[in-house]
Amino acid sequence: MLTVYSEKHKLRDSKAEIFGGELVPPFECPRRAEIILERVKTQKLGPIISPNDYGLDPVLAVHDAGYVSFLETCYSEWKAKGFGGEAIALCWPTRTMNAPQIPRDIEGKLGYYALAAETAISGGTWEAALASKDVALTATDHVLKTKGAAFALCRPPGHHAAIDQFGGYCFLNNAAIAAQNALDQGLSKVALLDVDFHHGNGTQNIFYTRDDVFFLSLHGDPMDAFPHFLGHAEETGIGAGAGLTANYPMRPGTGYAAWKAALEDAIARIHAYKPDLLIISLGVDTFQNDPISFFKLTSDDFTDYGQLLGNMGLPTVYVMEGGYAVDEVGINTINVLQGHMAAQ
Ligand code: OKP
Ligand code: ZN
Repeated sequence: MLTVYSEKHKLRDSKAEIFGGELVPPFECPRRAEIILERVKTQKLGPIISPNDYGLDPVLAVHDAGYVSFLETCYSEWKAKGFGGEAIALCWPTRTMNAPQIPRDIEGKLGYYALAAETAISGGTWEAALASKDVALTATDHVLKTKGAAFALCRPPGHHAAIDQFGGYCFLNNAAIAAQNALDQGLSKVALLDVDFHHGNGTQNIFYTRDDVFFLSLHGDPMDAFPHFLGHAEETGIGAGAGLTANYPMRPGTGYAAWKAALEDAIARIHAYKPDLLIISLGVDTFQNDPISFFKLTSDDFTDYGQLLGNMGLPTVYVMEGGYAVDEVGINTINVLQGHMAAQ
């Protein structure tokens, strides 16, 4: 299986994350991608290529233009205000405030465009985010050409990034950008299955009213887990998109048997939709030792479900999302891909 990887992920190297009321080194760190790349090499998964530059057009096909220019200039505006640290949102247009105008001031803009405070914007974040969407786009074009499968080793991740909001370590929604680009090249239906531990609120936001992308997500119940305010089973899409969002929230302690049953239900629904392309938002933070999650999958379970995904027989793009047990993030990720390859 082809892997697409960019060294530019290293430019996303923020110093701080707000966690438990403390500033800690970010869970979403450069070493994650290095460990995954190393495992791709030692397991001889296949060739590794660098991405092509697709520019901003595919980004603007899913994200708001004001949001995109905010991301581009956020850190320089923050520094221009005289701040020495990284850009962190601290004040939001909350339920007791009216539909806001977008403030001029960078602290106001951060609150407007952020959906959570843990994620700091630092120098290099924008360049890394741009390279990450190029990784997803390059892998997707390869799959469209070969009808096979490819691995987009994206970093930073993307599935929490909404039409005009960043957070949960995500800035540009790599998987959504890739899905939209495939549709713009003539595909009529894409299934986007999110197996990351966290609900893909950004992807759901982007496609909620549409019938050309079927979004399905298996995740920690938002009653118990980030992103807290989206991902309930009752959210099934609206308008043309009615019935084309499927959420499988699961309780703390969920193990592989229950998780696999949800996956099998999702797979049956994807088959019924008959998509031209399958995009997997691949987070391995469902692992039992993940430091910020609460599912109980073992490393072997990743191989097993990779095989179920491969058995679907669809052109498939794997887009890297989360996974924070850094020592095992390579093993678990590549287990899914090797499971997929063993299926054909
Ligand atoms: C990004 B991805 C836990 C707080 C979690 C953010 C998690 C972002 C996950 N107490 N905060 O979906 O892996
Ligand atoms: Zn996650």
